[in-house]
Amino acid sequence: MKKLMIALVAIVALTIDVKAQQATDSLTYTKDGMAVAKIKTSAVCDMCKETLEKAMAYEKGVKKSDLHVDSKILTVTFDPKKTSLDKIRVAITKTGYDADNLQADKNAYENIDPCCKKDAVH
Ligand SMILES: [Cu+2]
Repeated sequence: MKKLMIALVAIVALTIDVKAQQATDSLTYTKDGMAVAKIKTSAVCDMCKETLEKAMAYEKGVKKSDLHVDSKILTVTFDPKKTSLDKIRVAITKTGYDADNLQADKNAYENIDPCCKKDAVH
């Protein structure tokens, strides 16, 4: 009986560990195996929303994306067999925006609309 308890505790501990890892990667999975990532960006307005969502539409493996302007969180649904969270983050930086702890690509940032720059005065 004691052994069984130890085994159960171990299983519960493992499950919690897996959940914690997913939380730090901010990935969840849909029933059909798609990964859903919530990525913090430096977007500031509806134009940024359009720019980012359009860029994501052309990104390989991405099924859909939705930017919540107020929270700057871009929710991306993607096929984990075709792309990865890291690749998507890089694609966002190449659009001119920060993605989680990655800084926006300098050249891309120069080219976005002045009102869309993170240090612009609104
Ligand atoms: Cu903007």
